[in-house]
Parts: sequence; structure tokens; C-alpha cells
Amino acid sequence: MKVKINDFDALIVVDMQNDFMPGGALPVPEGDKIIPVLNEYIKLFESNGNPVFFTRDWHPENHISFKGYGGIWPPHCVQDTKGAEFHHDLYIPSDNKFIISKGYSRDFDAYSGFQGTILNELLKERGIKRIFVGGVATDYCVKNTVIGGLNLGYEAFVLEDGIKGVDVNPGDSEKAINYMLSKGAVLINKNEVK
Ligand code: VGL
Ligand code: ZN
Repeated sequence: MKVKINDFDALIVVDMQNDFMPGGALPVPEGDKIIPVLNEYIKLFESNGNPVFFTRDWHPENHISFKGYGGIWPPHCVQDTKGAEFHHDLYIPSDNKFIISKGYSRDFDAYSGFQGTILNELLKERGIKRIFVGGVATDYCVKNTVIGGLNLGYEAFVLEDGIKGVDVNPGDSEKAINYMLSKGAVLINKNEVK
């Protein structure tokens, strides 16, 4: 399927933070391998004048998603730490880009970039109709951001070559992709986008 970027498209890059990369606190295997292709998408959207949204997990150090505080995850993406920073190879445009922090309150977690944020309002203000979503993890925050967007009425494209999953249980990422497709998302890769 060929897709031509129009004025009502936005790119959403999910959680490309050090803690989700190999060597980080909650690594997504090969999470860093998608950076070059994500950078291509980011530059394509930037050169077309389209906005790029970067979500980030932004947890307090006693966050409820952490082991020891009622959650299942090792502490990760603690506010203002190196682990919460974006991978330094990720290209961040200087203009028309937005950083969306989520999971920033101790007792509230968010796998979706829409939960507890103004992402929907920012997209609406700009007349965005279609979202293109890449990043990590396919089976958590990418999935929930895509589903959140579909539920809000956006058309959603999932960047097949720009996502990676954690697969806590083998097959989780594949299931997540099938679930997103069943809800109306469309899988695309870089060769199909102009
Ligand atoms: C995520 C687990 C915990 C994600 C965030 O970004 O997919 N996964 N917090
Ligand atoms: Zn988290």
C-alpha cells in the first residue's frame, strides 16, 4: 500500500528512551536497531512540515508500576535521569516537535500516549486526521497508543519497520500487531510512504 503524507498527518514516536534500549533498566531487545529508520520517518515528516510527537515514560522514583510499589516492572524512566532521556542517536527536529510525558504521577500509569496527556488536543488543534506510530514497545505503549488513537477517531498507521517489542511472553508482539490490525490500524513500511 502506498501512502502519501498530507497536511493532516502526524508522526508519533513512542518511548525511544535509554531505559528501553539494550543496556537500559527495561530493555527492548534490539530497540536501538529501529533508530535509523525512525530518523528517516522523522526527517520525512519534518521536511513536509508535519508535526512530530515524541512520547516518553516519565515516572517518579516510587511509581506504582515499579516492583516494590505494586507494579510488575523494574524501576525505569525515572524523571530527570539518564535512563529517561531519549537515545542520543534519535533525531529530534528543532521545530514543530512536541514532547509528551506520561505516567508522571506516582499513582497513575499510562501505556498510551493519550492517557493523562494533551496529545489529543494538540493533534485536534492542528487538524490531524491520521497518525503514524513507531517506537517501543510494540506490545505495550505502541499498541496502547495506536488503540487510543483509533478510539479517538484517528486513522492509524503502524510503522512495521519502526517498532520493537519486549515479548515478556513469546508472541506478544505478533499478537499486539494482529490486535491493532483487527481494530482498523494499517501496517506500512518506509518504502510505502512518500
Ligand atoms: C512501557 C512497560 C512499562 C512501554 C512503559 O513504553 O512500552 N512498557 N512502561
Ligand atoms: Zn513505564
